[in-house]
Amino acid sequence: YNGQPICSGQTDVVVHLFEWKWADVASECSALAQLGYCAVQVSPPQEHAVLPDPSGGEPPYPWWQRYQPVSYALDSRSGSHQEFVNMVETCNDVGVYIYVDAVIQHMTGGQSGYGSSGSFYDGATEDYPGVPFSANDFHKQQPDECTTSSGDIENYGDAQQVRFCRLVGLRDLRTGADYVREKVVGFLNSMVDIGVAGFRVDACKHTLPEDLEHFYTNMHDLPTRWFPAGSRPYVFQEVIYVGGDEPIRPEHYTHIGRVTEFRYSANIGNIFRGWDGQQLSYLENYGEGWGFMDGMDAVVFIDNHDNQRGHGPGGDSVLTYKDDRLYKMATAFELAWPYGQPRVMSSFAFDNTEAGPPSDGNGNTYDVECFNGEWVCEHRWRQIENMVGFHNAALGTGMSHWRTISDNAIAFGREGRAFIVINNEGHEVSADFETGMPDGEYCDVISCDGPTPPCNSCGSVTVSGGNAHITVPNDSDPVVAIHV
Ligand code: LM2
Repeated sequence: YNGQPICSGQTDVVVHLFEWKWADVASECSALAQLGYCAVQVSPPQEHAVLPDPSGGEPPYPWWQRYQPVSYALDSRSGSHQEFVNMVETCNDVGVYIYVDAVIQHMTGGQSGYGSSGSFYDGATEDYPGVPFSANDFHKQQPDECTTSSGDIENYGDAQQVRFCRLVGLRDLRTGADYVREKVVGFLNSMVDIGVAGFRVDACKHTLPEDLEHFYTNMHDLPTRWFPAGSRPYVFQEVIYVGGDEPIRPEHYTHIGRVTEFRYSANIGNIFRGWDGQQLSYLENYGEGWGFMDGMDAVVFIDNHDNQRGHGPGGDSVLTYKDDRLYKMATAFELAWPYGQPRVMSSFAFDNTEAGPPSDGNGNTYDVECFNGEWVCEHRWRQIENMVGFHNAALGTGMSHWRTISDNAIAFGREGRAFIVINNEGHEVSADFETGMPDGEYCDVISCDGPTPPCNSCGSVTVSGGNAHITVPNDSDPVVAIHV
């Protein structure tokens, strides 16, 4: 395992097209290739629970029904097996790879019904004939497995519970058993063989690293139709940790794959909001200097599909598309700063935190139409999509030319490849900077279509002797960013 994301060309940026249908992802891939995205994280593709009437008063067909697997048939709210195959092939052909959100630690909650591909299931008796899994394939309330009286995880301070009891009632697979391992590996390989290049593995805190390692090492090599012989699937693991003395830490998983760095997301909201005594100047050592994991192990993000809607930790400080001005600033920082592999969130608009994607009354997801008020498409906002080009131009270089202009106005460069100024002061900032950039004229990619002059009716920066005078207004986009 070498931690290298599978990408084509000079990029490593992932976009999460949350709840997009496969046909829409396929249509988006050529634009993503142009913009320099490496890969798409797609929603869980396996057969899932269908919940027209969830208990607890939630809206019909909540987004999280897809985190309740019923079988490993690739037939979901996003589309059929054939549509999934078409997406993977179309995207691979243009060099944008598919990273699948793999839900492999559990099956459904305790209800029964029929899944998105028509398979019957009964959570109460742990019967999943579509796989098939039955009661013996799940952790039990017994001394060497789950020891809570409810059967659920009650105390995150007890590692045994976290690994062997149920996460919010979700039927907990016995991932140490040979048969379960064979089925999970078979599921992963069914996607690798189609051409899926990587996985975001769900809920890793709840599975022993040795079980995950078994899954990963038994995956096939990527198909030579698109990848060099011997290429291994890329893995990044969701291990939620924002501090405190939980016994299970991200560091327990970094020897087998990358890990999502939730402290990055949790803290950056406070910094840009100025809450909790935070300010932009503190970003100077954002990463290992803040006690986060090694950047080569980390996947970073401003928000994810859980914490943007109050699921999981992070709380009110998490920035989302709803705070668009701060969100663009924070995302510009994320894509400019050399720490971790960046992921960009692409959301559907929501008021209700449980509501599923834009869909008809039967839970059929609508086609994506960016910026129609329902599909937010942050990844296509000019200020965000152009920062992918900045990120890629600077890839492999370190941070340079740091400048604290004032508590909430900062600038830094990338060793002559790029330079950015971020102004969260609430008033215009104007100063002379040592940028380290080659002399010439650059278009500001926050306000312009691209980096190359002429910069028609948008911002430009002239570098002379490595220096530039840059003014950042206090408007809706108080960032100036240039790159070679
Ligand atoms: C994850 N990462 O570790 C996902 O990122 C997160 O979105 C998933 O939770 C979770 N793990 C399990 O895959 C979501 C959602 C939960 C929801 C579950 C299962 O955040 O609220 O739980 O998916 O659909 C729901 C109900 C919950 C109920 C449970 C089982 O909200 O009240 O618990 O189903 O019926 C009794």
